[in-house]
Amino acid sequence: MPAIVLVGAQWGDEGKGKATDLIGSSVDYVVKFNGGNNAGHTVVIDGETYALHLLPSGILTPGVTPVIGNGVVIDLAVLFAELDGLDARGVDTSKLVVSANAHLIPSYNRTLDKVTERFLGKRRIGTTGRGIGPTYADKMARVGLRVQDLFDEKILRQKVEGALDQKNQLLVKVYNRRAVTVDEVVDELMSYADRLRPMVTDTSLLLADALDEGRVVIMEAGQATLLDVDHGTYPFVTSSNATAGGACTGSGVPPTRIDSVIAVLKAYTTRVGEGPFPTELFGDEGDRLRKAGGEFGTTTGRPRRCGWFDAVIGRYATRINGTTDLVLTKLDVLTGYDPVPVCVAYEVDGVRHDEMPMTQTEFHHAVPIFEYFEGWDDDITGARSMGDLPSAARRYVEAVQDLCGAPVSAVGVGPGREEIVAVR
Ligand code: 2SA
Ligand code: GDP
Ligand code: MG
Repeated sequence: MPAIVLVGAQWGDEGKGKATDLIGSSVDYVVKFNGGNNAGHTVVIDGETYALHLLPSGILTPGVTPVIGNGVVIDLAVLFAELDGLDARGVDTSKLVVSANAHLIPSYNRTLDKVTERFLGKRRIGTTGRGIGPTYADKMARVGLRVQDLFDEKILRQKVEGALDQKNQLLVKVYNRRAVTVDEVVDELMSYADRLRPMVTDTSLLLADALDEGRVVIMEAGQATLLDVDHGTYPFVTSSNATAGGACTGSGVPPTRIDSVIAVLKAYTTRVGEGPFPTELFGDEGDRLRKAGGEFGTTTGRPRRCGWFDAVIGRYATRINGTTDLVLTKLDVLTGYDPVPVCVAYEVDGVRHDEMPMTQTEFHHAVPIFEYFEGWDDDITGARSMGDLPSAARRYVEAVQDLCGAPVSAVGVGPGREEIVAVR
């Protein structure tokens, strides 16, 4: 039975949390397969706002088993703080399961993330400072620490010793910081071991069995297509695979079991951190969209950069993810704009590009070619079917669908769980 992948189509914060929550009542497992507490997913239920970072959005739906997959990097202090915060609000978190193969974010990687950014100065990435990049680098360099290492202290100690041989060189010699001791790292990590133990399991086996039994599994990406380390705007990306392919490697669910891929797309574009952004608006125009959309980072509070909808990116996301359905969010934010510009192609050094240019240099030089769509003034937050939308808003949805090459199955018209237009 179905395994569904849900990804972000742009640079993140498209409303993936809300989209997962919407589907939540009809799924059994929600799996986070990449990233860590760099993510910020906001879900609004009955006027109550929940901001999730490390935990899958499905944790808010009674009956759903939330899964932290092997592709995730875990900051244990954040994991337990987030669980305690939800417990205090009456959310049942007891079903959470965590992969034994997921990697841990040790404190020295948080330090390294922040000092590296400072050191890079103008060349910085604009990371969230949560230690994500250094932890994935350790994973690939095979000096990472995994959840299962907490259950063999001798092995954990050996691994920490090996990692610190390298890390302390960097911390002390390059960044002029103090050396970290093996004891402090091991003691901190081990302080969580007993509480974590009952949650840990072979999550790929759990999901295989669940799919065999006909259960519905949704795999929810953190970050988004253009932040993917392979398919995004490298080096201005996160350090994991946030596209649909990452759902397989990050969860152990094979490609042959995936039935559909939902890509969540905002009716305009935002980006946090550094890097190219062809349709970006500056000054008052950027401020107006930021204010209308409430575009501030869910994790760091940073103002998000804002710009018009970019259909070249939408088409690219459809292709890279094999999108079967689009969820278009925040259409309500465009109310009052007339006309509404949409980037349909780029001009790069005098040449038209309908697809993402091959090189980052070209993408940095891309100048949007806009088409202008008629706007609408009516409040659309109460719309629940396409027929409730003004004709201009309907045409905008249809244009997104045509330009991106995948059907739109739902349209967000407000942050609330119920503020959604079902298209089909
Ligand atoms: P990192 O920390 O190594 O993953 O940063 C690398 C780049 O990835 C971007 N990134 C994000 N972009 C949008 N939203 C994210 N989550 C939070 C949110 C962000 C926040 O939901 O608002 O609160 O600031 C997220 N996480 C990582 C990041 O900006 C870098 O460009
Ligand atoms: P995610 O990282 O993709 O889960 O998205 P975030 O939660 O970081 O950012 C999306 C923001 O938009 C959140 O504050 C949501 O509550 C809000 N949101 C989601 N869908 C809609 C919508 O259709 N309309 C409006 N106005 N807000 C929305
Ligand atoms: Mg977010």
